[in-house]
Amino acid sequence: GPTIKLEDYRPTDFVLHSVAMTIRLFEGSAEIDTQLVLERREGVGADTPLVLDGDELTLSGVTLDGAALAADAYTASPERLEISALPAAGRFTLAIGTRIVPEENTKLMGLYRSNGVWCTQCEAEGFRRITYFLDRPDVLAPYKVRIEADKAAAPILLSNGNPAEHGELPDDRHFAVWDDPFNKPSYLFAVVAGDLDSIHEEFTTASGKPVTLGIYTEKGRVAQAGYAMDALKRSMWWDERRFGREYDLDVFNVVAISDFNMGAMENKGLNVFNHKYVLLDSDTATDADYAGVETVIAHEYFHNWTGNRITCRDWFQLCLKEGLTVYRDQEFSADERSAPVQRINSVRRLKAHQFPEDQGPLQHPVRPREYKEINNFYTATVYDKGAELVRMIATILGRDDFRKGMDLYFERHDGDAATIEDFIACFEDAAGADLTQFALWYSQAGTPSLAITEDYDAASGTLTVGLKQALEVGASGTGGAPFHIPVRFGLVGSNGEDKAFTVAHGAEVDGDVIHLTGEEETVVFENVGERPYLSVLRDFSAPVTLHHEQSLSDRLALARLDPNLFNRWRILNDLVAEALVEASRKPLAPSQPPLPPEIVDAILGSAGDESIEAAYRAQALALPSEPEIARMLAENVDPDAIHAAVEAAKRFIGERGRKLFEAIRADARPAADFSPDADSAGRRSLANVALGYLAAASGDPAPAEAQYAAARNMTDRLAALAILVHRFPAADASKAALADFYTRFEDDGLVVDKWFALQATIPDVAALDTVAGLLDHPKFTLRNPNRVRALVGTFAGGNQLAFHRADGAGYRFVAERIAELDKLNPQIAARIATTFRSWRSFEAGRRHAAKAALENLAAIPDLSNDTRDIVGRSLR
Ligand code: HT7
Ligand code: ZN
Repeated sequence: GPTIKLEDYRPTDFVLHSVAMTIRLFEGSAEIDTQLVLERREGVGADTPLVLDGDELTLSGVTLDGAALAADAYTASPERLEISALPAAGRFTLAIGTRIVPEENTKLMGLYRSNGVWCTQCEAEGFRRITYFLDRPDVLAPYKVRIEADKAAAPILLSNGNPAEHGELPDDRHFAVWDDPFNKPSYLFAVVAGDLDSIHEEFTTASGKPVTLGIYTEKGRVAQAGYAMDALKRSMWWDERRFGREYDLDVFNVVAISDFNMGAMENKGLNVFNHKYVLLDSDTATDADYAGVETVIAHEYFHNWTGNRITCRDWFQLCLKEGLTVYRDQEFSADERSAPVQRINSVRRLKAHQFPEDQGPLQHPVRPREYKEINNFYTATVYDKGAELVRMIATILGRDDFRKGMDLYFERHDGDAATIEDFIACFEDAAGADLTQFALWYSQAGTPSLAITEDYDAASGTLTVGLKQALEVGASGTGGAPFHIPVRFGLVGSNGEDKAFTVAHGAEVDGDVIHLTGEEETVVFENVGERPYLSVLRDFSAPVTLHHEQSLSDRLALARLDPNLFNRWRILNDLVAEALVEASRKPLAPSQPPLPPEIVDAILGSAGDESIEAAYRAQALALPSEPEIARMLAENVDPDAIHAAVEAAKRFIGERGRKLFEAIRADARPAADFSPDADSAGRRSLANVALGYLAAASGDPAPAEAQYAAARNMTDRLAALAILVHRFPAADASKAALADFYTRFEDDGLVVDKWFALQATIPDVAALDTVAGLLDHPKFTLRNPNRVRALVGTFAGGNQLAFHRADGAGYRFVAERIAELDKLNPQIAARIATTFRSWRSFEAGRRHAAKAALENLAAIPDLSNDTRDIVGRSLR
């Protein structure tokens, strides 16, 4: 396919004023009539034709102001409708008829059927699979939509906006009309029709406007929607309090769909969700699932302002809505739950997904300059690094000026399709700041490194801090100019309090932030008294890889004393990661402990600190992931050596901390009634981490077996099952529990997904055979994205040992599945193909095998644009 470039942007030749659609749904087909009121843009020549986008469409008719078009006035193909001889000036109405087959739509883009329910997914370019259109985000219009369907098959008929009319039709059919008064781009269009259950609640906005909230599910599952409804109301309150944003329509509907390519979609007034992010109860969902539902409900709701009221001019600006909305949902979770734990989770996620992307062949700037397939740019870089950039703006400006900038953004751009430049200008204008250098973060890809040195002079009570940044030019070819890096810091005294200081000279220091803008700068802190412990990059104030030359004793002191809880965790986590990297490089001498004991004692100290919340203590115990160690090793990676190092470390921690872990477990008597609140979830999490260490140290499956049998919620049940199946795969107890789990939950697809995923992640090369066998399981299908992700995606992305098998069989297996899936759902196939992205960092044997698997994919003649793009860039 062609390469789309940011520099080629220009507005459409025709302006769209309104859209009216009639959608007639039948078994086996759908008829779409679309009326577009259009007008030639001023200055566009009368002979310029109108070119509309299509994708696999069949045109059934087209009229201009009610009259048929001459045969030579238009040309139609499945991909395009071009109309010439249109009025030179003034408005005209084009009526376009298309016919589609939702039942045959396996790509799940456009209008498709999921378990009998008709639903749509239009972002990014799905609307053109429904009708010919100017399918781009800068074409905004009000929509009026009439849906007609069989009453029994689809008693519920939903679209965007407010309900307008409904009524009966002949042949046991009926109709509903929806009116969306807000200008919107086509990617926010949605229709849902089916036999659905629902729950409703009333919400009154801060200014007194009543809103009816509805959540719709497949039959028999609405009892599992209560927590999502609660999360929705809390999101609405929070956006009013924190950002002054109120909801704007009379209704807000959420629909849970079982076949869905991504997590959810923020269609105006009608959010469509992967049912994984709506449906849950304590028997079938873990605490992590509850947190996921809360986050995704909030995220999609927050899009109503950051995405819908203000949308993107073009898809290069995707981070304008996604980075900003992730930042907003992270802030929501920090306020609803625990801020340091939330931040730890976000940073873990950033390092696990975004750092490898940014340090490999799929590297791209947060605002890309070109793409071949936009679906491949819904990435960790756009979303998670995009959120980090917004966070840095907030850090640089401070909370009040950041809010002023956001207020100005909403005021100035409401109703617009905006750009990153527009967004940044609001903060510059509201705060009187210059963000020119900061804006480089949007155009330069790669993770910069930040090296910190310190020099204390006792005689003068002066601490001199050196800061040096560097950026390697990577796959994206973007430059290596210095960034504006905000470094949040503190000078910690031996009493655990931040010390006062005066700044003599050097880099700009504003409160607790050093602004590094040059490649290399120093800051001299005076009057610091006795030597302080230097705590840098608090709250992970910039997405960099940190190299702080600091003694072990200072780091251990900070791990105990730092008033910034995030940094206590970060410092410990870095110490452990560095030790595991070393242990993975060369086998340990028999006498050598797998981790320095003083580091283990620091971890156990944090984990045992009852003055800190349990969720945080559990984080202190969670080791860096094996892919994270692989990323730090950067070259000649041997996953077996990493796994051996991590396993030895787990046993060592388990032995050294046995008393603590037993005490934690003894303390964690489950409450009579399950509550998903953060505090209860944190206590379950801590107890389950303790169980894992005890099992690692003792080699005894019995405690996990007992917990599985006694479990009264999915969190405790699944944690026990994972320990059994991953640590003792051959034990009878493990096999029995795995079989029991399946029989208990075989009718609940979301739990069956957990059962598949658990087996896909068994840390053993033999897991490949297990996964290959499960392809034939009656519950496995390539047509349901959640199921494919659970078995194949989890294997490729989460089984370091078996996917990266030395014999290359893991790579060949996944490449074959990608090739099969590509024929049905290219978007999911391409997503799974990204798991190859770090192939060059492995040792030679694996490297060659991975490359061969990628080259086999590239050689498939009819490979989709989606997968070809990922495979091609991975090989570059
Ligand atoms: N904005 C939504 C993106 C999305 C999507 C993109 C491509 C193909 C299918 C999709 N489903 C949802 C999700 C979000 O960020 O809120
Ligand atoms: Zn989003």
